[in-house]
Amino acid sequence: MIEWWKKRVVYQIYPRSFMDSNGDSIGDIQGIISKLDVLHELGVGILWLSPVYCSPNEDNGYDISDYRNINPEYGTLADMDELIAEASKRDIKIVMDLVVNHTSSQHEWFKKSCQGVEPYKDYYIWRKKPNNWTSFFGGKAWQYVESRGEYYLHLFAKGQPDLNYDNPAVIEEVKGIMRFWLDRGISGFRCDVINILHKTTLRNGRPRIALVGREHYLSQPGTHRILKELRKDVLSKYDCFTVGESVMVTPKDAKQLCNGELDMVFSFEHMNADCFFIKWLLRKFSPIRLYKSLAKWEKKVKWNTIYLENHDQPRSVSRFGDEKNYPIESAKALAVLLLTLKGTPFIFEGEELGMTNFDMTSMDQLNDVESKNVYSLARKLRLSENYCHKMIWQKSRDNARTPMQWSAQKHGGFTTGTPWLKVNDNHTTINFDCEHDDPNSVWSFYKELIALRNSTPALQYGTFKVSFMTKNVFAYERAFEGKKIGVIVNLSNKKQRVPCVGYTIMSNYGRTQLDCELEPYEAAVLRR
Ligand code: ISL
Ligand code: CA
Repeated sequence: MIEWWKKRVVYQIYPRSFMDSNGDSIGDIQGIISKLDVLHELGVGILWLSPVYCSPNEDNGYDISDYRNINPEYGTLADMDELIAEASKRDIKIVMDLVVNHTSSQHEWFKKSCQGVEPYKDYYIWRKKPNNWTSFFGGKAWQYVESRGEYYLHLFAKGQPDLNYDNPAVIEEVKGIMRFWLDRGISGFRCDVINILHKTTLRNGRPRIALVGREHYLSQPGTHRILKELRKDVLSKYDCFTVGESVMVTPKDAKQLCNGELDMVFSFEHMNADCFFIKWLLRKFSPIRLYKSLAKWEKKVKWNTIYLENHDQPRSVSRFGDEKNYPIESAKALAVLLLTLKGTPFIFEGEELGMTNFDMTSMDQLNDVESKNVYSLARKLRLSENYCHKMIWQKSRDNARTPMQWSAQKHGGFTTGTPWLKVNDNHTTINFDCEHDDPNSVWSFYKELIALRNSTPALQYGTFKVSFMTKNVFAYERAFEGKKIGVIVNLSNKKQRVPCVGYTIMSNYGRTQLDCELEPYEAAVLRR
């Protein structure tokens, strides 16, 4: 039996930026409900919502102050129930974000922990003396609290204190939260930074340029133990799936995390195709670096997630394509890659329109806590103003977070108010309304490709084999029960000679036949 989560295409919604239903400038749950028909038409079968729980928004919802309630900016529990029911009518399943490495510093647990009140005293990681660990968002990972005379650990922002997984009460709380939402009818969780839950020791870390201390918390035995327990006591009792966002995992770690723990993980290796180790160390995008990493994971891990974008990453057309000269061709070529590899594909809102990076003109337009921290840190390190700007412009998480471009109208039809983050000026041409009515648009291509995948077992769960790979071209084959499908993708702006001929099933150049030469950013699904 093939599990449903292997057959369906996932669509990630960043609720704050998706659709504002009441003109208060912020996307909301009713906005999502109003777009369900469109998502159904696109052909997606699962929606993953970035966090919609109560949050003071220091990290836009990834700092949760109440796990059992909806942020009033987004709606109510009744709205959430309505979304689950309305989605279900359209055979769409809802997956929520489970953010339990840390809570918000505004959570009741943390407030009581600061006062030393039981049973919350040891819900977090407190020490008289901080160690040398550094945070994901730059700077020290410890913060002093007067009322306790102690420091707490925060691997992310100050407002995101890490929970203490040596405390069994914390694990019980997490189980309760999971049951609460699964009982309301959701179909699983995307688990935020899930491979860093358990810190084996709090000893000083080896000196390095980023994430000092990580050898003490990446994919530790304690985390594997906790994940097995969550599976046994909660997840195994429901028809649901989990995808773990896992920091710096190797295929070996991923295999272990997917063995009686999670169903699949997000790995990040292929996101280094345009940087050295960490995203801020820029280097020119190399197609073969991307292909090699994708092929390696396809070979080594039984079931992968396939993604090119999410709410933390720049837009793929701006990054791996050519938003200036080949915006449509390259967006479609990336779609072919995303929807024909083996694994569950995750589309990030707007990717299906070919949305591009934020056209920001000044640092004041930034919202993201990471970008702001890194920018001020980099300036303190005396990196040139020029380099800092370039770095932020290319890599800021806000690139992915500008509001959805629904129409050519003011603010892209996202809101009747003033959007919380500026809408890209290119919404006049890149928008849902125009693309929906144009059979040659990026959106229409996605729709056709998803329909093809949804009706082709070889593409959904067939085997994967590399046919050939060059500096710019990736060709592979998918096969199931004797039925074969070929795929070829050119992620360069030059024509490429290839040893490949055949009839196409889909082509981003509208071709029915391929004859040894690929156009810039040409991609095709081939009969075999
Ligand atoms: O953004 C990153 C690099 O592009 C990562 O370092 C990211 O911070 C990391 O993958 C963890 O991300 C997740 O947890 C964070 C939250 O800010 C991100 O939005 C979320 O995806 C803390 O909860
Ligand atoms: Ca709203």
